[in-house]
Amino acid sequence: MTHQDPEQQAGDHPANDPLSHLVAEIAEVAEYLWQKGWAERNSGNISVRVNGLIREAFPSGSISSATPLSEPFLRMAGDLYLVTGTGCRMRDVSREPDKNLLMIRITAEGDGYEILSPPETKSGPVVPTSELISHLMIHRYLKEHQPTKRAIVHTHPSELIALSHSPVYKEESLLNRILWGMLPETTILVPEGLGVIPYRITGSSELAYASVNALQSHSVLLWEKHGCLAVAPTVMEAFDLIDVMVKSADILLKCLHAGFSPEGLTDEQIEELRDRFHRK
Ligand code: 2HA
Ligand code: ZN
Repeated sequence: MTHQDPEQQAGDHPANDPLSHLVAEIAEVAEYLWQKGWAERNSGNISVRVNGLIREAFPSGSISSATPLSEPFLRMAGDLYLVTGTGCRMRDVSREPDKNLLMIRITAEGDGYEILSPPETKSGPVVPTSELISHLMIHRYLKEHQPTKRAIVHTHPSELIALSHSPVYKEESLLNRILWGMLPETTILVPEGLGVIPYRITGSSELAYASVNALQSHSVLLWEKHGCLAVAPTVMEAFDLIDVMVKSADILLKCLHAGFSPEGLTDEQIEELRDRFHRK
């Protein structure tokens, strides 16, 4: 075995390279989504704006020809995004991230994207998630108005989807009041609650516009009869936001399954949490 300078060795370790770190984080969250039962077949998708986090993606790698986008993203020209591939299963993103994630760069004119590949290209996905336009529309809003939020996670948590089938529970203010009442952490971690988006077809610009609108005042959305979408500085934090809302939904459903309506925290107890954690 040849001798290596220990610092050199540490610097070379994949976990110390920012891109590998981001890929490992996405892989970890993808595994959680699968283990939680929120990611049947190829459902869900993840994207992260990575410019500023990595110096340059694959300077000696290859660049695909540009694929046109259906609308211009001028202010995002040159931006780099790590995105899950279309048709990719979250359990495969977790186990073989190199084959199920890809890096795209918005063209200089903002009217398309190129796929950037590492120098030794593995057989990676050729096309980004079917929800790419929705993700880009949300990233456009976030970059301009909430620039610390770089990550988007979309997944299908059964507990929240189940509640969105009820004409009573899908009413946003009532649903949030009930979910905040299930355990203190929900008010502490998601004080603005869920933004509930009425059903619109998957991948549509109507769903994306409604989501951008709701993200002005929420970080976690419930897409009626479909799933959740969260935005946060990191993929892990976006996962945590969905996880805490699902925890509340799970407690509610467990109480209802057991044949009783949960008492819930009182208005005073929820206000006390807001005073303690959010009104400094
Ligand atoms: O990626 O979840 O909403 C597949 C989906 C579409
Ligand atoms: Zn979905």
